[in-house]
Amino acid sequence: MELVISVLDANDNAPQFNQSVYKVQLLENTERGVLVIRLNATDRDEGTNRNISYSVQHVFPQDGKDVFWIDKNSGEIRLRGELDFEDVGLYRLQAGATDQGNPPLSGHCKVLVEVLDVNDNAPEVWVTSLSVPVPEDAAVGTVVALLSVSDRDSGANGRVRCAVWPAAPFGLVSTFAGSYSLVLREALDRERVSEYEVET
Ligand SMILES: [Ca+2]
Ligand SMILES: [Ca+2]
Ligand SMILES: [Ca+2]
Ligand SMILES: [Ca+2]
Repeated sequence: MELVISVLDANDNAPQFNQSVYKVQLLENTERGVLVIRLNATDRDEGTNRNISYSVQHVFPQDGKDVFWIDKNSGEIRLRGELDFEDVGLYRLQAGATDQGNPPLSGHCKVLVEVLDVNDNAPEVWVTSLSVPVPEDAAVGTVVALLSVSDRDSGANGRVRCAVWPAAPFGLVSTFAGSYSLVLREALDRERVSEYEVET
Protein backbone atom coordinates (compact mmCIF):
# COMPACT_ATOMS: atom_id res chain seq x y z
CA MET A 1 0.00 0.00 0.00
CA GLU A 2 1.11 3.48 -0.71
CA LEU A 3 0.30 6.44 1.49
CA VAL A 4 0.40 9.92 0.01
CA ILE A 5 0.59 12.59 2.60
CA SER A 6 0.59 16.12 1.26
CA VAL A 7 1.53 19.06 3.41
CA LEU A 8 -0.80 22.01 3.06
CA ASP A 9 0.91 25.35 2.76
CA ALA A 10 0.37 27.78 5.62
CA ASN A 11 1.10 31.45 5.17
CA ASP A 12 4.22 31.48 7.30
CA ASN A 13 6.46 33.62 5.09
CA ALA A 14 6.14 37.36 4.67
CA PRO A 15 7.05 38.86 1.28
CA GLN A 16 10.66 40.07 1.27
CA PHE A 17 12.08 42.87 -0.82
CA ASN A 18 15.37 42.16 -2.56
CA GLN A 19 16.68 45.45 -1.14
CA SER A 20 15.75 47.15 2.11
CA VAL A 21 16.59 50.57 0.66
CA TYR A 22 16.33 51.64 -2.98
CA LYS A 23 18.08 54.83 -4.05
CA VAL A 24 17.21 56.78 -7.18
CA GLN A 25 18.35 60.10 -8.60
CA LEU A 26 16.07 62.09 -10.91
CA LEU A 27 16.62 65.41 -12.66
CA GLU A 28 14.00 67.93 -11.58
CA ASN A 29 12.80 68.29 -15.18
CA THR A 30 12.03 64.55 -15.53
CA GLU A 31 8.76 64.07 -17.40
CA ARG A 32 5.64 62.60 -15.91
CA GLY A 33 5.14 58.90 -16.48
CA VAL A 34 8.82 58.05 -16.34
CA LEU A 35 9.72 54.84 -14.50
CA VAL A 36 11.37 55.78 -11.21
CA ILE A 37 12.19 52.26 -10.06
CA ARG A 38 10.79 48.77 -10.05
CA LEU A 39 10.49 47.17 -6.62
CA ASN A 40 10.82 43.44 -6.33
CA ALA A 41 9.66 41.24 -3.47
CA THR A 42 9.37 37.46 -3.27
CA ASP A 43 7.43 35.15 -1.00
CA ARG A 44 8.44 31.56 -0.22
CA ASP A 45 4.89 30.28 0.23
CA GLU A 46 2.59 28.89 -2.45
CA GLY A 47 -0.58 29.91 -4.22
CA THR A 48 -2.40 32.91 -2.82
CA ASN A 49 0.02 32.87 0.11
CA ARG A 50 2.69 34.12 -2.28
CA ASN A 51 0.59 36.47 -4.37
CA ILE A 52 2.00 39.92 -3.74
CA SER A 53 0.52 43.35 -4.13
CA TYR A 54 2.70 46.45 -3.77
CA SER A 55 1.79 49.76 -2.20
CA VAL A 56 3.36 53.04 -1.13
CA GLN A 57 2.32 53.67 2.44
CA HIS A 58 4.04 56.93 3.33
CA VAL A 59 5.77 59.71 1.45
CA PHE A 60 7.85 62.38 3.17
CA PRO A 61 7.29 65.23 2.75
CA GLN A 62 3.60 64.44 2.86
CA ASP A 63 2.58 66.62 -0.07
CA GLY A 64 4.72 64.35 -2.23
CA LYS A 65 2.10 61.59 -2.07
CA ASP A 66 0.67 62.69 -5.41
CA VAL A 67 4.09 62.86 -7.06
CA PHE A 68 4.53 59.08 -7.30
CA TRP A 69 2.31 56.27 -8.46
CA ILE A 70 2.85 52.57 -7.88
CA ASP A 71 1.51 49.68 -9.96
CA LYS A 72 0.38 47.23 -7.29
CA ASN A 73 0.98 44.21 -9.51
CA SER A 74 4.36 44.99 -11.04
CA GLY A 75 5.90 47.08 -8.25
CA GLU A 76 6.78 49.81 -10.74
CA ILE A 77 6.88 53.30 -9.29
CA ARG A 78 6.29 56.04 -11.85
CA LEU A 79 6.37 59.80 -11.72
CA ARG A 80 2.86 61.21 -11.62
CA GLY A 81 3.55 64.81 -10.60
CA GLU A 82 6.22 67.42 -11.20
CA LEU A 83 9.52 67.65 -9.40
CA ASP A 84 11.09 70.91 -8.33
CA PHE A 85 14.52 70.79 -6.74
CA GLU A 86 13.99 74.30 -5.32
CA ASP A 87 10.94 72.96 -3.48
CA VAL A 88 11.86 69.39 -2.44
CA GLY A 89 15.34 67.91 -2.88
CA LEU A 90 14.67 64.48 -1.37
CA TYR A 91 11.60 62.24 -1.12
CA ARG A 92 11.48 59.32 1.26
CA LEU A 93 8.93 56.65 0.43
CA GLN A 94 7.93 53.71 2.53
CA ALA A 95 6.65 50.86 0.40
CA GLY A 96 5.12 47.53 1.28
CA ALA A 97 4.47 44.16 -0.31
CA THR A 98 1.50 42.21 1.07
CA ASP A 99 0.54 38.63 0.25
CA GLN A 100 -3.03 37.28 0.04
CA GLY A 101 -2.72 34.75 2.84
CA ASN A 102 -5.10 34.52 5.75
CA PRO A 103 -4.05 36.52 7.63
CA PRO A 104 -1.95 38.42 5.10
CA LEU A 105 1.71 39.16 5.82
CA SER A 106 3.72 42.19 4.68
CA GLY A 107 7.30 43.16 3.99
CA HIS A 108 8.60 46.73 3.83
CA CYS A 109 11.29 48.78 2.16
CA LYS A 110 12.37 52.38 1.76
CA VAL A 111 12.82 54.29 -1.48
CA LEU A 112 14.96 57.44 -1.48
CA VAL A 113 14.42 59.68 -4.47
CA GLU A 114 17.03 62.40 -4.75
CA VAL A 115 16.03 65.32 -6.98
CA LEU A 116 18.88 66.88 -8.95
CA ASP A 117 19.08 70.56 -9.82
CA VAL A 118 18.56 71.76 -13.38
CA ASN A 119 19.16 75.35 -14.48
CA ASP A 120 15.45 76.20 -14.72
CA ASN A 121 15.48 79.65 -13.12
CA ALA A 122 16.73 82.81 -14.79
CA PRO A 123 18.53 85.34 -12.60
CA GLU A 124 16.39 88.17 -11.30
CA VAL A 125 17.62 91.73 -10.89
CA TRP A 126 15.81 94.40 -8.98
CA VAL A 127 16.56 97.93 -7.87
CA THR A 128 16.60 98.32 -4.10
CA SER A 129 17.35 102.02 -4.08
CA LEU A 130 17.63 104.67 -6.73
CA SER A 131 18.93 108.26 -6.55
CA VAL A 132 17.78 110.02 -9.69
CA PRO A 133 18.09 112.47 -11.27
CA VAL A 134 21.85 112.73 -10.84
CA PRO A 135 23.25 116.24 -10.56
CA GLU A 136 25.60 117.09 -13.38
CA ASP A 137 28.37 117.92 -10.92
CA ALA A 138 28.09 114.62 -9.04
CA ALA A 139 31.48 113.28 -8.05
CA VAL A 140 32.94 110.20 -9.70
CA GLY A 141 32.14 107.28 -7.42
CA THR A 142 28.66 108.57 -6.51
CA VAL A 143 26.24 105.67 -6.00
CA VAL A 144 23.28 106.09 -8.34
CA ALA A 145 21.43 102.86 -7.57
CA LEU A 146 21.64 99.71 -5.51
CA LEU A 147 20.80 96.46 -7.27
CA SER A 148 20.05 93.02 -5.93
CA VAL A 149 20.56 89.91 -8.01
CA SER A 150 19.46 86.39 -7.25
CA ASP A 151 18.94 83.02 -8.89
CA ARG A 152 16.95 80.24 -7.24
CA ASP A 153 19.14 77.46 -8.63
CA SER A 154 22.11 75.90 -6.88
CA GLY A 155 25.84 75.76 -7.54
CA ALA A 156 26.93 76.90 -10.97
CA ASN A 157 23.25 77.08 -12.06
CA GLY A 158 22.66 79.80 -9.49
CA ARG A 159 25.83 81.81 -9.96
CA VAL A 160 25.17 85.18 -11.53
CA ARG A 161 27.52 87.55 -13.29
CA CYS A 162 26.29 91.09 -13.60
CA ALA A 163 27.35 93.69 -16.15
CA VAL A 164 26.04 97.02 -17.31
CA TRP A 165 25.58 98.57 -20.78
CA PRO A 166 26.76 101.00 -21.90
CA ALA A 167 30.02 100.59 -19.97
CA ALA A 168 30.33 104.35 -19.39
CA PRO A 169 29.65 106.62 -17.59
CA PHE A 170 28.19 104.12 -15.11
CA GLY A 171 29.80 101.02 -13.71
CA LEU A 172 28.84 98.18 -11.40
CA VAL A 173 30.61 97.48 -8.16
CA SER A 174 29.88 94.25 -6.31
CA THR A 175 29.26 95.18 -2.68
CA PHE A 176 28.46 91.79 -1.14
CA ALA A 177 26.95 88.52 -2.31
CA GLY A 178 24.08 89.30 -4.65
CA SER A 179 24.33 93.08 -4.27
CA TYR A 180 25.75 95.68 -6.61
CA SER A 181 26.14 99.43 -6.61
CA LEU A 182 25.69 101.35 -9.81
CA VAL A 183 28.30 104.09 -9.53
CA LEU A 184 29.37 107.04 -11.58
CA ARG A 185 32.65 106.28 -13.35
CA GLU A 186 33.11 109.52 -15.30
CA ALA A 187 32.08 113.12 -14.91
CA LEU A 188 28.73 113.94 -16.49
CA ASP A 189 28.12 116.71 -18.97
CA ARG A 190 24.44 117.48 -19.30
CA GLU A 191 25.05 119.61 -22.37
CA ARG A 192 26.46 116.56 -24.11
CA VAL A 193 24.16 113.75 -22.90
CA SER A 194 21.08 114.52 -20.84
CA GLU A 195 19.66 111.05 -20.36
CA TYR A 196 21.04 107.55 -20.00
CA GLU A 197 19.34 104.24 -20.28
CA VAL A 198 21.12 101.58 -18.31
CA GLU A 199 20.60 97.89 -18.88
CA THR A 200 21.86 95.07 -16.74
CA1 LIG B 1 3.38 34.45 2.28
CA1 LIG C 1 12.95 74.12 -10.33
CA1 LIG D 1 16.77 74.39 -10.51
CA1 LIG E 1 19.80 79.76 -12.96
